[in-house]
Amino acid sequence: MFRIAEVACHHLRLPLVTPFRTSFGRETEKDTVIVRVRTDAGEGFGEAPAHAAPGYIADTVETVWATTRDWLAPPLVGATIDAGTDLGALWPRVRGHALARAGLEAALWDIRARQAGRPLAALYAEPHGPPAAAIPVGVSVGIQPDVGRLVEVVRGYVAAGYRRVKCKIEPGWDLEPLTRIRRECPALALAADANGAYRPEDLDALRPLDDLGLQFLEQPLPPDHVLAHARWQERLRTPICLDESLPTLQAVREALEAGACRMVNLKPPRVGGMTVARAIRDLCLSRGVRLWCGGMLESGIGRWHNVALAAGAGFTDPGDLSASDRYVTEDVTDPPIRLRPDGTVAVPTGPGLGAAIREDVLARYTVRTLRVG
Ligand code: OSB
Ligand code: MG
Repeated sequence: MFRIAEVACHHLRLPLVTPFRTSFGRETEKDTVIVRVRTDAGEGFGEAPAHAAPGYIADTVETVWATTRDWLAPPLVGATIDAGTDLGALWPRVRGHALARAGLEAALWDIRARQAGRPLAALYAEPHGPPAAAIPVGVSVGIQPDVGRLVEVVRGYVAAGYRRVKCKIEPGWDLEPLTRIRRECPALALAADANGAYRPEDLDALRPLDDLGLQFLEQPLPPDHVLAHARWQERLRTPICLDESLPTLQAVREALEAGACRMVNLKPPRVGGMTVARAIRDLCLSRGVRLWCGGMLESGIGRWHNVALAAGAGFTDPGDLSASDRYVTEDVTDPPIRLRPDGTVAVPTGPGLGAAIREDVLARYTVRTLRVG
């Protein structure tokens, strides 16, 4: 049990070690919002990994800021959270705003875990067995200036140990780069992510991709094209994995029912937090659906939460849970996320997040701070 004294948000702007280009844009810096909740039992941290622009999801740093300030934080200040509080039902009258909810909910999970003296991974794994000690991870590779550069970048990640490489694609950057990578790395677990850049009529042009033995083709069509994804899945051997099309538990149910995908990319922020994420995990587990944990270029805070979730039952494939040094030169947690040579990340065993917050790094990249309480 704890009582909330203050909700603070830190808007961070983290320089990326290498620009990240997708079909929805190019980023050289990652904006994000770190949520800090202060209570009479200590503080906890979560992250709303919004981008500056609404290219991937409608939420932005600005909408997270305003929603947290005006709607999410005020009712929590002074509130008491106990073991029976459903952290997924704190704002029954707020629709949408998944990232803002997720950031605040994650901070409350962190406090709950710290107070219980248990790692987040143990809480998130319930009601299934204990979490794994380490998880296999992959890496998501942005669109490169040319195929030669892509080969170099992919080889570097393979040498580092990453268990799966997902290449961003878009019309004009698809068959040629993927075919080349397949030729250079025949045994590599390879995948592609289009972030909704194709149209239903593009299927025939993309069909040769079906001979590359990809782990999955992620979100080829725009988010609302559930039935067109089902038609593509009927005609492709490559499993379709959905991302943007799955903002809620119900959306996952309906996509599976429609046959729109054979795999699920689960991002806790995209679905509004860990409570919904765990329900989606349970659904995939009960249906035997391949599941993995995606990312949104989070800082160490958001990614340690994701690592904790992915350590539980149900996660069948490597996540987009790459090492901190793949994104930034210094991360906001100590330790940062480190890739072991076998392509795994060790799951923290300390209470809560299991990593300390680097207040110096946090302060260095903070653009502005919001306090409610
Ligand atoms: O589509 O999975 C995506 C990053 C930001 C927004 C959307 C996506 C991504 C990635 C990188 O692919 C995932 C990561 O390394 O965090
Ligand atoms: Mg994606």
